[in-house]
Amino acid sequence: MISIKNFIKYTHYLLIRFCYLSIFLIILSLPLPTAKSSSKLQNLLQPQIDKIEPPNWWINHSVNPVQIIIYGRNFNESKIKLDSVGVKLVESSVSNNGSYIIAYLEIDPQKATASNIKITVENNAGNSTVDFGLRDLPRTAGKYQGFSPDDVIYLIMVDRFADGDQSNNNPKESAGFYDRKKPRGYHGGDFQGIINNLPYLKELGITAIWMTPIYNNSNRVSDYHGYGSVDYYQTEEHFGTLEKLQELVNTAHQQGIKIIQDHVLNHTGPDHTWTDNPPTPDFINGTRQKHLNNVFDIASLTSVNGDPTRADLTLRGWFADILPDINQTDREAAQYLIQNSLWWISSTGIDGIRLDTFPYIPRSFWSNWNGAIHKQHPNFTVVGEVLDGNPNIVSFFQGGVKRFDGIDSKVDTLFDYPSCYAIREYFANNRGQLSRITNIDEVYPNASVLVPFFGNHDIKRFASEPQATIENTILAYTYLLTMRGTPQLYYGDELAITGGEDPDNRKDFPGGFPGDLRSAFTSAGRTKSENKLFNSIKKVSQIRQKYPQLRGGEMQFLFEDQDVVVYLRSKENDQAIVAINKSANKTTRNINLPANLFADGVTFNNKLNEKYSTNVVNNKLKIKFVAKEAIILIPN
Ligand SMILES: [Ca+2]
Ligand SMILES: [Ca+2]
Ligand SMILES: [Ca+2]
Repeated sequence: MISIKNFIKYTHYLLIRFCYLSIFLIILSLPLPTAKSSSKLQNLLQPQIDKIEPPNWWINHSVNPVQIIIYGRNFNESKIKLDSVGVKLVESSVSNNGSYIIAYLEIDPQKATASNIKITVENNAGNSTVDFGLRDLPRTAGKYQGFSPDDVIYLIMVDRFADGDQSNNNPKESAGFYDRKKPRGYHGGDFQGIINNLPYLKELGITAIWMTPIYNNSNRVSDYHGYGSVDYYQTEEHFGTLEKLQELVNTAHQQGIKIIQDHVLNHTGPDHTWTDNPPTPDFINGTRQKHLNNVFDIASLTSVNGDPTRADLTLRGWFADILPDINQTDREAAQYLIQNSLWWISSTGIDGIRLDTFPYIPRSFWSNWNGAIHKQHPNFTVVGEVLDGNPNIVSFFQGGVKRFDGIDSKVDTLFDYPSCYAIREYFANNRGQLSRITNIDEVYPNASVLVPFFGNHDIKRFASEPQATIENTILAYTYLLTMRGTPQLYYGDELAITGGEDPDNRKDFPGGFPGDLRSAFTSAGRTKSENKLFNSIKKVSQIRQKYPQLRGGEMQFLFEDQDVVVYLRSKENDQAIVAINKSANKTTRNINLPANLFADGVTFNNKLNEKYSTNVVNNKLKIKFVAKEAIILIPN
């Protein structure tokens, strides 16, 4: 039973509850501050521009209108004003938090003139202005040359080749990371160091340099390798300025050496401003807190039956779970990356691009990217990295045909990873077969332009393989320089520098750095065995330059066993036969020749040892080898 007193008390309690509830409901029904009214508060703040990307563009460029991204603060409810004749704003939008403006400028080639135009961002509180450069397109003579099997490429890790300018070793903005004793520290290598040693490369027979990436990398940690960009429009301050890079390209061109730039469009470095503040909601796949992890399942991408979950992880996952994955299906991200590559080409005059982590980017993007590059620079050559040992998988990515997805990647060529593994096995592990790779060249749209190699910065040094003696290394080089494709060498492998996995495979080039006790850039500074290897590579390069059939055309294996390989190179009416004996004994092979190619009695001369020649008898060629010998036979 409830007493009257308690009843009154309880009613009073309910009344108070009711009042509180009513107040609460009234508060709930009040209009909340909307996005619009909160941005009005922000409008009290004046726009602040930090930077604009790209910093300039070109009149008469095939990309028009050009996308610009303005970085800064307080851009909400602002307008863009241009003070220029011949440039029209065709589109613009502000990011939700007011820190980016993405706009498109149409450049009228009839009216625009080379100048710095002013772009002003204005709101009720004030304005901020930034310069944007309009430039005439540079002259094309001697630039954007592309590369082909006529070239020999040399991969340089910029930080580890030569320190030509000690003043940039401890830059103000990133001091403290220079330490040659630390395998992952900056060691001082730079653009000037490469300029200084171009004659060395020329002597070796090099005609093209691929440099590891030169974008500005993190200023908080050592990113000596260059693969963690924090600014796609700046050079790394440890390596040198844009002007110094331009000088490097020009000087290399004057000496007959092309430059291939490494572009990393799959991911940024973790310190890039986009990681925590992307310009559009979908610019980056996931966030620092929540993202997929790349499983590197390239095979899942190459078949209509590929596992869709693993394909998705491979395309959208973060590299090593730490590198923010750029979303190339976002319209603005895709346009940014295409323009960025074109900007470096026109700004520097480079001849080719190496595309890092090629399979982890949607193929529809590559088709558009390659289309845009070749539209502006028809002779330019692009090589993609597909890190896989199976030709059936690698070949899927080469351009020239549409695959099951209806897409042609349009990429010119690919690194020949399958040959890399086969060469290392055959010459330095005494197992495997070379012909198993090139005998299925028909899986590629065009195998003759592939880029074979047996060393780079991502695998242990060739010289650290169990049987990589100097003699076997010379034979491996002879094969690499006379097989089909555009051979690529790795800096220091011409000296048989040893080293395990990364970063042990990225040691400093001896003689490139202050205080080095010897300089392997000169024959006097090289050891006897280093000179033997260096001079062998130089000799084979010279023979390769002299005989077009050794650097282009067809390749056909005539014989292979565990000791000896013999193959035919043919280009139009010219032939060569290369024969290699890697056994420690002298030996002889009687090789069947293709029917109706050489008449009986034709003499072949060995260009590596003029004392030796042999004749065709009954459509066979008897080849006598001494131990560990390569023979390059040219018919009379
Ligand atoms: Ca330096
Ligand atoms: Ca930096
Ligand atoms: Ca990706």
